[in-house]
Amino acid sequence: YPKARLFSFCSRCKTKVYPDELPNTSVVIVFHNEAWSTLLRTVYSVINRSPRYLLSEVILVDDASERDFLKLTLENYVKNLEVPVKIIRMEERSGLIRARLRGAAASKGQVITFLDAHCECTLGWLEPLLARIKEDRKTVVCPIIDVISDDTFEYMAGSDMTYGGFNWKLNFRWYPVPQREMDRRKGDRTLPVRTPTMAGGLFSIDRNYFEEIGTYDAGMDIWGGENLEMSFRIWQCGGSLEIVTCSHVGHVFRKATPYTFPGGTGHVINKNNRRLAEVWMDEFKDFFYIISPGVVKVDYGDVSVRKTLRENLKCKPFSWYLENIYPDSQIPRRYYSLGEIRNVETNQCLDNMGRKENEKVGIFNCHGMGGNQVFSYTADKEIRTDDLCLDVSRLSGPVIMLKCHHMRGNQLWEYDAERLTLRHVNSNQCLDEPSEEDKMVPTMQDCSGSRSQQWLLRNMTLGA
Ligand code: LR7
Ligand code: MN
Repeated sequence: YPKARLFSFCSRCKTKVYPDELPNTSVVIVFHNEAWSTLLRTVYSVINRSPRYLLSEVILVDDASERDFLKLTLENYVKNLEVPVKIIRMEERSGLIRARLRGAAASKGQVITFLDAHCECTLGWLEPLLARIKEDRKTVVCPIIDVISDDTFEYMAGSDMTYGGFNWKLNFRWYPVPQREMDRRKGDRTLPVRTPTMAGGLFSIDRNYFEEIGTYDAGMDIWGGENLEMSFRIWQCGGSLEIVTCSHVGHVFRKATPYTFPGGTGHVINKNNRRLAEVWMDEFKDFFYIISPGVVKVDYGDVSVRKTLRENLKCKPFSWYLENIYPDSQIPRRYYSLGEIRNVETNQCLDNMGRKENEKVGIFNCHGMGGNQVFSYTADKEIRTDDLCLDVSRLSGPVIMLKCHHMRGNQLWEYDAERLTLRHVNSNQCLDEPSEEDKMVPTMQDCSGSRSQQWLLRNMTLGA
């Protein structure tokens, strides 16, 4: 491997010293129809880049792959490797969550490290992870995830300036590490970043803690949701989740999956996300349900076992998580309204028409179905839908949907509950009905008290 690939990340990390006595780890890799080269690259990089005494074993869990070379050929191949590689076969396609549970149950190491089946560990990836767990066994740790191109296999260092979050649809997203977290680390970028969520595929956890905290929700199928489920659970139930910035592992980000989702992609992901929302998010699950119309109809099975777990572990409410762990979340901890914003004069509703950034907010007949007509007027006095806020930067408009910046400025609105006006504070103008020229977008006008400047902010419930 080219040297640059191994040592280019962070010069201050190179001089860090880790204890000799560290817990050892099993590495669990689950796969379904993975390519030979990427799977073997993952295994080789684990073996070649980990101190032998820290590596208990590698466990490959085959989630009922159909490709021939993943059967006997693979079995014979791994026999010759210098670290024990165990292959476990799922009897039927089970999804990555239940496959990981099987791998974890069969493992012996003091720590369990999970990796996707298309990764490349870099030199020195393991020691920083294990050292952090040795310091605090209730810390679950992720490396920085470097990007391997699925076209060229070029390797690009990931950023230590982003951490994990999620949006109203419960999609995992990377966001900039906020100032408060930079301050807490006093500018030392070699210290771990406390992250609200993890991407899900690459992390290490103390074996006993994995069991204490409730492993995974075995009712989740195929793919999706388990990463936020584990993130919320760790934080709400007294653990912590960190990105250890001195550990780097590459991951092939692929544009298409080599597998199917039995029952349909949407159905599987919605089911998993409902299990996540129902068990961990309390009343804040409304944000997910309102922005994703139809999701409330998806059957999510029985979650009573997971709710009992939450009670037994005496976990904190989701509001605590939003306040203490993720105050910069897209879901506001305090808000005045969540639902449609209806004009009194025209009886039409604000509509973000497909939620594109940098476009004018629209206005349309109210459909009462949530989705594009859902806005929240928050305690910070922003009008937001997911991560986009109503923003006005010029006198008399237009009103644009821009990424919420939490800096007040052009995104600060005053709702007068008696006059029903929405006054944009910076311009001191009021949100008004459309003009004759463009019937599809609201305007900004001097506040006049006319009916066209009156808006009803609704708290909508979608039968959840
Ligand atoms: O049915 C399946 N059975 C499996 O064994 C489906 C998948 N898998 C295996 C698959 O072969 C792979 O090894 O599970 C692993 C993860 O599947 P991917 O690589 O298709 O998932 P991903 O990388 O697109 O998705 C991310 O989110 C998932 C949510 O369920 C998992 O948590 C993945 O582990 C996770 N990957 C990462 O975190 C890598 C960094 C991505 C980012 C950001
Ligand atoms: Mn992956």
